[in-house]
Amino acid sequence: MIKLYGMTGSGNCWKPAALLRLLGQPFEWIETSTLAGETRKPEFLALNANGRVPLLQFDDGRLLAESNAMLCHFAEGSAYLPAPGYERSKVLEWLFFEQYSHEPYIATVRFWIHFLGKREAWRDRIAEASIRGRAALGVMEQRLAAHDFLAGDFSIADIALYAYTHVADEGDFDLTPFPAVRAWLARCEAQAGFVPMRLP
Ligand SMILES: N[C@@H](CCC(=O)N[C@@H](CS)C(=O)NCC(=O)O)C(=O)O
Repeated sequence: MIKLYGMTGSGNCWKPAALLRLLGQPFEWIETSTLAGETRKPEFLALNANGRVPLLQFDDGRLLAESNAMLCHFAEGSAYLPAPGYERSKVLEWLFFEQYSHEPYIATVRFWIHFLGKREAWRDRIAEASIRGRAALGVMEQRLAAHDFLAGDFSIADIALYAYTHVADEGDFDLTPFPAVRAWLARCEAQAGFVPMRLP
């Protein structure tokens, strides 16, 4: 059985779990708290020198880190990832966007406010990062105003961006000015087999 080390409430950890559920592939969830420092213990660092979850371990012991690499791995050959070529590259474009322009601001501000309780103490850095987070939401809004999904049909691009967008309010991001994003969140949730974030 595939082992998935992850922390409940983490969007990055929810991504592979959600895809595995959509694909009907069983896995064992191993709760690993970053807040308790479990990803920085020697035994975890021996599995992932980067000290982060999610982390996958296959039956034969091979390891895979990085949530979007996991999405690509499991989506191969499924409806959630087009065949190699331009359509696939557009999916990858959104995965890289998520990791460089979205997650570092929206997920990070959520972590500071919701998990660390630093809304007041880190007001300045939150304000600065929030500008970039709103810019990322604006990019999504522009695309989704004219399309149902981020890249063609519902794909791992939507799973990756859903992860932290749907809990952006926990980082004080107001989605009211992004109606197309809100409608897209509902479309994602309407996908057959779509599981909520509060796994397992
Ligand atoms: N780029 C990585 C980011 C993973 C990441 O930042 N994980 C956080 C939890 S969401 C973590 O493990 N933090 C613990 C730490 O940095 O010590 C991915 O997408 O998997």
